[in-house]
Amino acid sequence: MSTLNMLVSGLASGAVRIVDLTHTLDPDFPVIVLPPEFGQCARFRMEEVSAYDHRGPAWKWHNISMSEHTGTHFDAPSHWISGKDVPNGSVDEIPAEAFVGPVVVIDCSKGAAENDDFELTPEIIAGWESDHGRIPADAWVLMRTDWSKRRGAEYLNMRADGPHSPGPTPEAIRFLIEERNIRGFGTETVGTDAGQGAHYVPPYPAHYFLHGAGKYGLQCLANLDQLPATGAVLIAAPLKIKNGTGSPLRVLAMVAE
Ligand code: 23J
Ligand code: MN
Repeated sequence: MSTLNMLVSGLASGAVRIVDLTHTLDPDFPVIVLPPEFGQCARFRMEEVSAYDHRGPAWKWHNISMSEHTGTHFDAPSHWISGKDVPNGSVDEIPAEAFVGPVVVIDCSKGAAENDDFELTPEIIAGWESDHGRIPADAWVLMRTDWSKRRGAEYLNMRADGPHSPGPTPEAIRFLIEERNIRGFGTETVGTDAGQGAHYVPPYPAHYFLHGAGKYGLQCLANLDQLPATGAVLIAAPLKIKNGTGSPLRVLAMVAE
């Protein structure tokens, strides 16, 4: 059997399962809130154009608007100043091969349940590799925190001194890029960086180092608890927005049972 025939029969038999890692686009879903001196991310909006009525007797449709960085979304290299000169750094220029590939999941859910500012460190990555083997080159690395199960104000977890949510240290993200040459890094929180990521050196190290190295980000992922640590295949294809720095998208994983 050809490779694709095997995939198709696996999908038909249930031997290959599709897991949806996407939140529903909804005006109530939180967006990142930056300090007030900066421009802000727009929430998802939807207006009815017609609903089988005098505005269109046989059809229903909506006009929608949002930020490139609203809901479950992809970050391109051009999103960050460090990546502004990366070749093919906007969503419309990234080669399509980058949108399908291997994915590993580092389970930080226990630590994140105990500490809102939980940090993914090189030591945690080393422990994961001793259990699961070396992170393969050109893989997506997803940080599971179960943050996607939070609702309302708990999701951004804003306090007087800003948001508190887990994320990687600068050392961890540099290790993944420099020593493992990953394709990208994804999280269940509103950013690839920790809520308090502005206080690292450099500020927002995941954005700074990933995009400077031509790597990608995924944010606001869901259902990471349904993925194996290794062996799944991720499908994450952003909208083809001219000069777009990111895009909401449907993120799917193929998992062999
Ligand atoms: C702009 C500034 C800081 C951050 C972000 C955007 C994001 O997290 C994003 O959605 O890319 S941290
Ligand atoms: Mn983003």
